[in-house]
Amino acid sequence: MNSFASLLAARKRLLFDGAMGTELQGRGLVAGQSPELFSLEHPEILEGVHADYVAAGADLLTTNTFGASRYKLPKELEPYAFNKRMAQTAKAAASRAGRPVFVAGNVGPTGVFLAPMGDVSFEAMVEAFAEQMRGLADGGADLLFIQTQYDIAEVRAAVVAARQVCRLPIVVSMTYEDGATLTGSGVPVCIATLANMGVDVVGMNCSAGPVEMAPHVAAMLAESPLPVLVQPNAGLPQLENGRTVFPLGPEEFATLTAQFAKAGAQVVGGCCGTTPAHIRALRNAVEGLPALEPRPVFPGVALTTRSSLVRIGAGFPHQLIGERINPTGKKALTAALQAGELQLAMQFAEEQIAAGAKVLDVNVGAPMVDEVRLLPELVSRLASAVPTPLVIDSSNPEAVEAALRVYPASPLVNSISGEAGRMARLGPLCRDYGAPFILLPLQGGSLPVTAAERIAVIEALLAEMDALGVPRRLAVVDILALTISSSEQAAAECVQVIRHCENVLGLPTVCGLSNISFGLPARDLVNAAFLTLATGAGLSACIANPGAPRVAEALDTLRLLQGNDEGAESFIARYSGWKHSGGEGSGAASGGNAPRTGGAGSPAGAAQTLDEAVIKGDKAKTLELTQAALDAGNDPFSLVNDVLIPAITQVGDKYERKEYFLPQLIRSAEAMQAAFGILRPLLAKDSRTTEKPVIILATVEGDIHDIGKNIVSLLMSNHGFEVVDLGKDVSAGRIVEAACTHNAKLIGLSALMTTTMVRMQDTIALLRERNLEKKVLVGGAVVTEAFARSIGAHYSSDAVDAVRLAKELFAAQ
Ligand code: THG
Repeated sequence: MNSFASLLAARKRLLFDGAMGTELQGRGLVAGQSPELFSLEHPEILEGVHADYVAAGADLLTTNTFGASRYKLPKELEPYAFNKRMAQTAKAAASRAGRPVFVAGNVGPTGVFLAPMGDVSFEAMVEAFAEQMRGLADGGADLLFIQTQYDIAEVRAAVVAARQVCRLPIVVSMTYEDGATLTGSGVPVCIATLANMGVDVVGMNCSAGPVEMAPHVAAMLAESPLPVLVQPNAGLPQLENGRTVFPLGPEEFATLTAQFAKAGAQVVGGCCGTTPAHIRALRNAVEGLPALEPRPVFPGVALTTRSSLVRIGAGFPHQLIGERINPTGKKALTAALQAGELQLAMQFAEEQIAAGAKVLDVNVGAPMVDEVRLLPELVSRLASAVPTPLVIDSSNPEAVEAALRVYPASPLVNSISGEAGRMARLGPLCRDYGAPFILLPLQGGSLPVTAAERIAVIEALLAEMDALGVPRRLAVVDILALTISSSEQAAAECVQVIRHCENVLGLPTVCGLSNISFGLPARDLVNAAFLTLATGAGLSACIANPGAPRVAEALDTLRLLQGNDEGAESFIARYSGWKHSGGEGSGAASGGNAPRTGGAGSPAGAAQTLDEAVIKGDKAKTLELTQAALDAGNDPFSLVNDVLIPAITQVGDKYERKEYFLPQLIRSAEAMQAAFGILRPLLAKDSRTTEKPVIILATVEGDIHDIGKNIVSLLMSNHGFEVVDLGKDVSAGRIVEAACTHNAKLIGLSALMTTTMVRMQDTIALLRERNLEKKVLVGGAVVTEAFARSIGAHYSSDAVDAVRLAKELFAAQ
């Protein structure tokens, strides 16, 4: 910490100097002449202005570099050298003060606009600021004073440049007219965006005098977690005899401006029209003011656009993040993105906002899409077209960085997992760009199933953030909702993670809502109930489809119940004519919905026969009846071929007809496995047992998800295949080697993520390279028939389909 920073931290009040341009004019600069050239020609005059402000009692001197970026400086001047020279001049005056006086390296707006509003790229803007700031830092500036700024996007470029160049404290002051900057950012948006970037002081200067500024200063003091600076003009300029004059004299200016200091502004000073006399009066007026109170801090994270702010965290309404700009499961969107077409994504944005989404997730990850190019393009288009903050959702760090550059304010980065290197790559970027991010508790080779495992990963990530200087205030935790149909504790574990994050870590939480209901019927119902349950435990936001009716209803109702719908106004407006979906006053049972008792499609009552036991998924009964059948002298071979396989085939049929869902499929398959446990030793001795067809199964390298593959494995073995299950995160080399060792003609590959499904190609390439005639069957959540065909593989949509296809492929041998 340098000494300016430590005075800030000690809540010491500090006084800035006053205007430079008007002072130079009073000392010989003629209107229209370049103040930069003038000050080089007359260094003694510039030194005199600085000295006068020191004598007036200023703690901070502003360098004469307001227009000294390459976009504004006269062509004959070199920006680095000029800025350095000006900083040195101010430093010399400061060092003669006989008390601590700091040099504020002055950085004004460039006067050009960033793309797409203007034609300057983010990179060019950063480079221009960096060049100026390098000069200021090398000339001895104690802090950077990025001031009179009117575009929050430009300020981001300035802050990113500052961080590249030096470690000096950063003060950012925006200029507002009627409470909004030229490009439409209000005080809360600017404060939240700047606080996310971790600048040291936020402020307001120029454009108005203290009277006009007062209400906006009050808003700033109410919002800002950071020290506040205020530098008013000496009133609103007036024209007198063809000359601009500022109406407020030193005493009047000082009295009004000292009110801001009293109300909590830590740093005050003067802008246009103020003189050393104004600063001397202000020094006297702020003398003996009571100590500063700590600044207010809002819980949770703030996401912004140029003109809107959404807070996510305890005490704020649960926010729905629209999930639909994501090619997963959407053929048309995938095709459009592959063709570089953004119109459909733009349409999804509009629809989701109309349906109530307050934030939009943006994911363009699909095979044959260049995310590094397409993600920033779409993010940029959306940022200028929609009013909601965006979530940058990509597993590719380059794409995330490119999107961060084109986004004008604070987006949410989705996500930083415990995967090696990911925090080191993305954490510092999020810190410098002021982007909150989602922490994803995934690490190493296994899915953290219990709350304790997830919390351990989160805590390791937080420790890594601390070591990298990435602030915890930017983190939102993904609670990692897993599918309830594969683990009954999935929701309960989530609740524990939410509580721990809120009560122990003080972090807001988010989740991909629909994960919970995977494989079930009536997913919207399950999602809505889970949303209510999790929000009750403290979940701050979910990534979901806002068009799903039950989820939308649950959100509206939650808003009412959590005290975020004053007078129940929105609720009444939307639901006053509401009728129960089963008909008014009727319960679900009489309304045509499925009865609440008994699973859909499962025969009521206890299973009486072995095939019924398998179909019902009753493991104990299956075991009991299998043993009984053997005891009664039944042939084990025909028990398998005539009872068990037809039973599991029926289960498969029910699954395909959507009469059965994943949980029933798994239960039945497990019941059948249990029966096999008894039958296998007997079958082995049977002379009719022929060699079983061998299939190799694996989840590809880099992917640690194996629920889907395990189900395929279970079902395949139930259907008489010899399954060699290699597990998850398996390299192509190991897969091919196993296929050779076991003489398998068929290889089944699984991948859950768009990022890992491309690794399926590795195995196929290796088979071709070694000239091996083996068939490859692929599947997984995001794998499509078209993708499978494009890599020369066979595709199955689910486990039942995989069995059917495997039988076909072997029959065709
Ligand atoms: N955590 C975090 N980020 C995430 C997820 C998460 N991002 C991606 C995902 N999970 C959330 N987004 C989606 C997007 C689409 C679908 C599910 C989750 C989806 N789409 C439908 C399908 O596949 O059938 C298509 C439905 C439609 O047309 O809208 O399921 O957990 N941090």
